[in-house]
Amino acid sequence: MADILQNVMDHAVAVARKAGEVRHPYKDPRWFIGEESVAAGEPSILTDDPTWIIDPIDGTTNFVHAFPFVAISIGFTINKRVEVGVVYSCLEDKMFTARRGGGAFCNGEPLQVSDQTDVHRSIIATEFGSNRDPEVVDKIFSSLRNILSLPVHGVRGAGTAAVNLSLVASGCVEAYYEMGMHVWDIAAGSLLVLEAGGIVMDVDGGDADLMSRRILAANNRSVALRLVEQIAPYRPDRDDAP
Ligand code: LIP
Repeated sequence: MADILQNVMDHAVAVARKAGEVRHPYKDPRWFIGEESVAAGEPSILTDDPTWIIDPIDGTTNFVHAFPFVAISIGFTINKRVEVGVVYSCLEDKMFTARRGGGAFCNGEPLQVSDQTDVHRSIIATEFGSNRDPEVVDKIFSSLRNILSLPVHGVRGAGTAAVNLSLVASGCVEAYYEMGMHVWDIAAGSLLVLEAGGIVMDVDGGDADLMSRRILAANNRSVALRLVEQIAPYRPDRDDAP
């Protein structure tokens, strides 16, 4: 397991060096966006520089309640594009790794998204988030009602965005969408989905935007676009909002 992580991290360093950077990507504080550093007042601006995007505990509420899905999420971007993603689902003891163009793996075994094209035969993952603003809650339930009524086989949520994305990459659920999570929750997992053959987009069907706090990840475009029709979108404040 440690070998897999070391290989992925070495690859991230090699990618940074190839991009012409001579500083050591483990050490420069400008190259980090993390839940804890942002909470401590550090900026949350994604630049073209090599950047580590880190969530040491994704699924904090789960952790507090001993609900057994908690993950460590580490993404590495260059030119605002995720090059390396690592999600460690701690209690499942599953190490998910992906390199851009190099595939996605769980404990070293290749991952492939589900081949289901019919949304009616799909399981969709989502989260309710922590925003209790009545308008937001209405939108969350409106989306949920629409999706359940399609109908779909089921709706699930692990309580961590990183694990939800690993479930899409593993083919256990067909799609995951959420509004309100943060870049550190999804940076690594979004690459897992892409490298397992899936797609990642905005909840309105537009291009994915890591800092927008909105994501729709799916096994294929057909399932994704059926969900776009059902989701009532709203715009949380962006992660890079001044
Ligand atoms: C959480 C996410 C979860 C989402 C929450 C929150 P945290 O991250 O993984 O899926 O619904 O809004 O962002 O706070 O546990 O790192």
